[in-house]
Parts: sequence; structure tokens; C-alpha cells
Amino acid sequence: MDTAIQTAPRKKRALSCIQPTGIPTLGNYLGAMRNWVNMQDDFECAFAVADLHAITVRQDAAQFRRQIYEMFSLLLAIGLDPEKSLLFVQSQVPAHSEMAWLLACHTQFGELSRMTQFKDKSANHADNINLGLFAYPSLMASDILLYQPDYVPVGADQKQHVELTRDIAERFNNIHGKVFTVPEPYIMKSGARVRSLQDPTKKMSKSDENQNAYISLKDDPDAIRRKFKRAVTDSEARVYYGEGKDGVNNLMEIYSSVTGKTMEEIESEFEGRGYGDFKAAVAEAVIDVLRPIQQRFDQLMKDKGYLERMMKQGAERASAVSRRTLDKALKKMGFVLV
Ligand code: ATP
Ligand code: LTN
Repeated sequence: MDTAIQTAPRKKRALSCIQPTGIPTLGNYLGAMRNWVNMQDDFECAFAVADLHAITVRQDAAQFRRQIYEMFSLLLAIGLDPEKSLLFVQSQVPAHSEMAWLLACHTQFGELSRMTQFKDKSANHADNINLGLFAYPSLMASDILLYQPDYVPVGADQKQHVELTRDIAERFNNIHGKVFTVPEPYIMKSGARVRSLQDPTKKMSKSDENQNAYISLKDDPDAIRRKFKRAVTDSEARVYYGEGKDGVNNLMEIYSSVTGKTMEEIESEFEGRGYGDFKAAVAEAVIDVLRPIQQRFDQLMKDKGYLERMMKQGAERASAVSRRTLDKALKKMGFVLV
């Protein structure tokens, strides 16, 4: 018995977070969230609502509070299971903010200046380029490193932040002795970069001003049909994957990602048929995937008591894990723990 326990390989750990900045899009779901559900059995997983990250841009308090409940509900609605995975809200676990300061002191100005997300967001919010927006990756590194994960499952846009996290972890370990596991980004091939339906050169983003640019996980079937109908394609009217066909490529990727069909299968399915048929098929496939999620989400949002109990349970468990790493880091740096 004992040997069996000793030789059983430890499951690899994975951690990821999502900001409660609005209802997630199909991009968030296909690029990140859906993979989290699939990882729960093979990895020891932790997932959090990154509410502290969300305040790097202004939030209206009442709306922000609702979005935190909604994002937590959505994590449950897509199939994350609090019995299998650690689910929590970042701000309810104080170690994240504390560790962020330690790591900020191990992050270089030049590194932060090179972050694409910082450059994009400061261009979009030119009136509020705050210190938090700049220091965002140090807080993200804390979220990750506190839980010692091997992998960070994210969409392709977050690869740069995970790479910076690795650099911070290595730097800290080299200076103070080994405290952190150095994690790797874990990026799925399918769905890693879902693009805007209105401008397929950009990623689909829930903060896009044009609502036709994204499918929200809460969109009803009519809205989904309408948005796909209006999606930008090209004038060739032939469904195939190719250069210069960003709009069609994106729709094919979405369709492939929700149906499991390959590009070749999709090409032959729509051989000789126009974009109208193709777009309608993509819409119906997406509607089918979202329907059960939407039903569970509506149920959960009616039960705030349950959501708060789950948040509390998650926060307690996350605090215990993260406190251990924080104390270790503090001790190695020479702080006095009493
Ligand atoms: P915002 O649009 O509000 O700036 P966001 O959607 O880019 O935010 P998050 O909500 O924090 O950012 O992203 C959560 C996860 O979804 C991350 O792992 C991110 O990589 C992934 N993701 C975001 N957009 C896409 C996309 N268009 N395609 C694939 N994955 C995505
Ligand atoms: N920066 C991420 C959200 C995020 C995150 C994290 C992702 C915050 N902390 C820790 C993975 C691990 C984003 O904008 N998508």
C-alpha cells in the first residue's frame, strides 16, 4: 500500500485566471475556458476570477460587483467542479496583493514597457495610464507563482505575460534560493486566437465597442445568428482555408473548434455552397454548445447564497496554499515572520 502511494506520480498542476470585465466571449471560451474543463481530471487545477486585474481600467462599482458574481457563476456553468478544482476570487485571497509587491521589486521597468497588452491598453485608455496597468504582469506572476503550477493554460495573447512570469521566477530563485516552480504556458492549438467577427485581423475581445465583433456567452440564439450573418468575409464566396481569407478562416476555426471537424471536412461540407449556408451552420453549432451553459448560468445567478458559500470555501483553501508560498518567499528574503 505504502509503496503504491509513494510511487504514484504527482499530478501536474495548472492554474489560470480570467478577469470579470464583462461576459466572456466565444474567444475566451474556446481559447481558454473550455480547456480548463477538460484539464480537471488530469491536472491538479486552480482557477480564479482576477478581479484585482480588472481595476487597471475604471469599473463602475455596482456593475463590477455583478460581473464578479457572473464570472464565478460562469466558471461553474461551463463545468468547473469545486470538488475537483480550486475555484476562487483573487481579491478574497490577500496573499496575491502581498506577493505582487515582492515580485514588483523583481520586475524591471524595461520588461514591463515591452508588454503588448500594456501598449494596447494604454493606447485605448490614454486618460488613465495608471501604475496598476503597468504593473499588471507582476500581479499576474503572483497569481501564478503562489500556487506552484507546472502549466498556465491561456490563449495565445497571454503567452508574453507567462514568459515574463518565468523570468521573474527564475530571477527570484537565483537571488534568494528556490521558492518557485517555473511554469510553462499551455496553449491549445484549436481556438487559441479567435478573431473579431468585424475585423478578423484583431482578436475577439469582450471590451470591443462594437457588439457585432464578438459572441458573448450570454447571447441568445437570435443574436448569435445575426452576428454571424454580419460577420466580415470576402467577395469570393468559396469556403476554404487560405491566405487573405482572414474572415472565412476565423469562421472555419470556430466551426472546427465547436464541431471537432477538420478544415478538409469543412471544405467538402460546403463545397458549392455560399457563405450564407456556411454562416448559418456556424451559428447553429455555436448555439448548441452555449445552450446548456446558459441554462446552468441562469440557475446559478438566482442563488447568491450558494455562490458566496463556494467563494468562501475556495478563498479558504486558496489562502492556505498561497500563504505557504508567500511565507517561504518572505523568509528567504530576510523578512521577520512572527
Ligand atoms: P479584455 O477583452 O476585457 O481585455 P480579454 O478577454 O482579453 O479581456 P481575459 O478575460 O482575462 O482577457 O481572458 C481570459 C482568457 O481568455 C485568457 O487566457 C486569454 O488568453 C483568453 N482569450 C482572450 N481573448 C481570446 C481570443 N480572442 N481567442 C482565444 N483566447 C482568448
Ligand atoms: N492577464 C490575464 C488574466 C490573468 C491570468 C492570471 C491568466 C490574471 N492572472 C494568472 C493566467 C494566470 C488576461 O488578461 N487574460
